[in-house]
Amino acid sequence: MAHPKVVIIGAGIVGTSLADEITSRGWTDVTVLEKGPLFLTGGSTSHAPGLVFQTNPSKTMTEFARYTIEKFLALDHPDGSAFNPVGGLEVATTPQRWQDLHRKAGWAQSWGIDGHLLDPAACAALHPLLDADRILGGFHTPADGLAKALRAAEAQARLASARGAVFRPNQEVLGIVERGGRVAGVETADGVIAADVVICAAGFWGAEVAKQVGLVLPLVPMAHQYAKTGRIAALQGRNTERSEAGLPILRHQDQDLYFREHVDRIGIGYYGHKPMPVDMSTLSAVTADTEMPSMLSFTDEDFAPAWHESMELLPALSDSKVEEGFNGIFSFTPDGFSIMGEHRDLAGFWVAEAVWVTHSAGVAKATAEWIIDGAPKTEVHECDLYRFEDVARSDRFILETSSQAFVEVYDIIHPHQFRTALRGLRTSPFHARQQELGAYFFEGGSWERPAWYASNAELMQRLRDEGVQFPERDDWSSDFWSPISIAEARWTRERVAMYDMTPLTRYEIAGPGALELLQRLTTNNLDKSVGSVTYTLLLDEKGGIRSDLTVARLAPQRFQVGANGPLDFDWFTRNLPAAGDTDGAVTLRDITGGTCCIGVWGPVARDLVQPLCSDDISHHSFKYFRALQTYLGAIPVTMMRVSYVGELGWEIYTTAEYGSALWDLLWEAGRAYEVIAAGRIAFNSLRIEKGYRGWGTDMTTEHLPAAAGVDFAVRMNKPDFVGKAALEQAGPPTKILRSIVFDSPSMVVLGKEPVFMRGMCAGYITSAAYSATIGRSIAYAWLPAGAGPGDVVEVEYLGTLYTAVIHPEPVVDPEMSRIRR
Ligand code: FAD
Ligand code: THG
Repeated sequence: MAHPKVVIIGAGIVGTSLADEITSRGWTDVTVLEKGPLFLTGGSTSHAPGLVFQTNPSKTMTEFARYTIEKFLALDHPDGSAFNPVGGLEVATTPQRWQDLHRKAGWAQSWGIDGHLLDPAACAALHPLLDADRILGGFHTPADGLAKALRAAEAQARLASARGAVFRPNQEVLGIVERGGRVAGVETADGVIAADVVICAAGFWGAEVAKQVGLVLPLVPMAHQYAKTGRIAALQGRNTERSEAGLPILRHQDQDLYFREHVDRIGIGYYGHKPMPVDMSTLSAVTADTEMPSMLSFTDEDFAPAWHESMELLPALSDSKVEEGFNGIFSFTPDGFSIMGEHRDLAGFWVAEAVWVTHSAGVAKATAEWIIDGAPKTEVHECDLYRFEDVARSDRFILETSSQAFVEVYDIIHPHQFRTALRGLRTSPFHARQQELGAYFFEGGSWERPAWYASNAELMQRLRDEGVQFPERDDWSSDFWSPISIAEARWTRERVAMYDMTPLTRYEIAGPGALELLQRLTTNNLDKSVGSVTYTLLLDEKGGIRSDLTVARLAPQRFQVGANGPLDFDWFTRNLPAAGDTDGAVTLRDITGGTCCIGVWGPVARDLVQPLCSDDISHHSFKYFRALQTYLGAIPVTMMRVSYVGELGWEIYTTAEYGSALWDLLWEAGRAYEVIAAGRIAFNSLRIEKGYRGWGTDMTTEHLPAAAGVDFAVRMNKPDFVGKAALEQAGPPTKILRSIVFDSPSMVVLGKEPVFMRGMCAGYITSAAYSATIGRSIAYAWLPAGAGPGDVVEVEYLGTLYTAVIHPEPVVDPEMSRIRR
């Protein structure tokens, strides 16, 4: 059979790498169309200084970078290597940065990157231009270095060409041809080129290309300054024209600077200037006088502070000056991640956008696997084209958040830090009441979510008087946190609390084909009585966990699904039966915004709620994991006896207009039981101690159900479902998600820290919390399958090792006696 015809738009580092990755998998009918010349196309790759620092808070991005280096090192080019492994050095000039480099050293360990913290003298020994007196230390990563982006592009294009790929310069794609919901080709000035698969790798032009097919790519072309000094005496004789550089690439993030050698000159990149978004409608006019359409003229005034700070750090620069520079354009996104995936409404149209040289080959490989094998081997949800909420696709949102991402690109970012711009976009009907109670709001998915309530400060005092401990924390882990959350968690276990569950993504899946769709897509058996609630998983073809859901059967053909976010909606949408299938017709509706939910949980939850409800909600009449449509007072509600915090109680849903009345009703009835409102931090600690996994953090598509400890939700005896075949083939897991308990109660890690066993890095933390119930700090960690309860581990947090023990799961209430009563 002939292979699908593939057209790639753009011959930058991404397009050329894609051509190589796709042809190497046997799809050799590949045409790469480039509007500029080859291979100095004029895109961002044409002038990329090519610094590759692998270590990233994201495991995925780190893996993309690692693969890129591995691949570039192996490429053949007549002019020499495509990668110069000079090493990477990041220096700290402030205590905060020095601490942050310790954290970064932790990620490097967690993701398997070789890296070491060095004192100032050792840094200066590696990079003699450094003024050791100015720095507190540095983080050295020997395998990082300089990509020769253009060479890498050419070398990969050559490999692809040898397998049959065709590269065509001066061929601008002017339009996309569609036929029957599928892409059929692209238009150029020379006519239509047929294609079964079109991949948009057009760099910062990508959003314009995608717009033609109704796709919003949340990226902003942004200018960034890069300058070169004149000859530096101290560099004389160090490098040859061929090698170009020998000193490590250098980052001075406290001043938004990075440096590399160009033989005997220094190149300086600067992120400290104001964000300079580029208006694409005027791009050709403003770049008319520059060398390339991705280059704007250098703006000296913006660079002045950079030059001053560069000389401070590298005094040897003072005998020179900035000789040349430009403001180069490349893409920024709202969350700093790339954008990958297939257009949902136009099969065959793919994007690989907002990709740094650093991650280029990794992104290309994952995209090729996705297109050819149906799923990428690397976990990519952070980069998924459909990860964005509706609100995040507005021009205003894209521009403001991407500009913020530019400003923060070298900032120290706390793992719990939330967006400050564009707040208040999504509020639940309880918002006013929460404000009255002094809620401290976090942002998540553009929702305002109470993290804790100032009103519970008194409760904290009361519990302290009763002997409850409120351990002190270090400054870093007490940011975006309050000890009030300990009181809230404790009170949930002792009495009762109300949690705003409105931001929990909810869908209604209904119609004659609804059950069949859910049976085919999820792992558990959903063919149960009306009123059943089931915990179930979405898997990909490889058996990896795409999501975990609760599914309530509210009518024979109507289900309410509790999900994890936009990616679930995307997955269901893609898998809906074909339009003409009337027998199997299914409607999928996101009902999150039109509804709201309060979780009422705690030992006295039933005492609080029963008097409001004419139905019997006793343990035997309204069983665990059942749903009931009823009334509380006059308010129509759907109650589900489900508890992510592991307590007796219900998620109580109603439509938005009843929301504030529902809150008031429960709050008034709750006075007699001393009900409190409790926030996300308490919620998170309770779910971790109860053993419940958070999708996206504790488990992802990288993990099979057994490894993540959720195989109880898989019915292998059920007829075929997505991922079943892969699970049948799977061997035993090599890594398992475990609960650990720390020795020290004041020691709370935040996530992604490395975990050691017998002195060797054995895994990493996913999520962590202080458990108010057992008065200890707890966490989940991915660890070798051979490790088990009782084994001692050490967790490195900001450079210090802390001892913990693997605990049997769940840490709290393994008998389920708190819930089933
Ligand atoms: P491009 O290289 O821009 O390629 C896209 C191609 O698509 C272009 O050649 C364009 O002509 C073509 N095209 C667009 N539209 C069409 C169309 N309609 N039809 C046909 N062809 C089309 N990254 C790092 O990893 N490390 C660094 O140190 C680094 N430093 C940087 C410094 C500066 C000053 C700048 C500007 C960027 C830097 N980057 C760095 C980022 C990096 O250069 C880019 O992210 C990367 O090169 C993007 O590659 P690409 O293939 O997606 O885009
Ligand atoms: N509520 C609802 N839907 C949800 C969540 C929720 N969907 C997304 C996410 N949270 C799903 N995660 C979980 C995890 C665990 C449980 C519920 C949702 C849970 N598990 C029980 C256990 O593991 O013991 C019951 C499992 C069973 O009986 O099969 O309660 O918070 N609506």
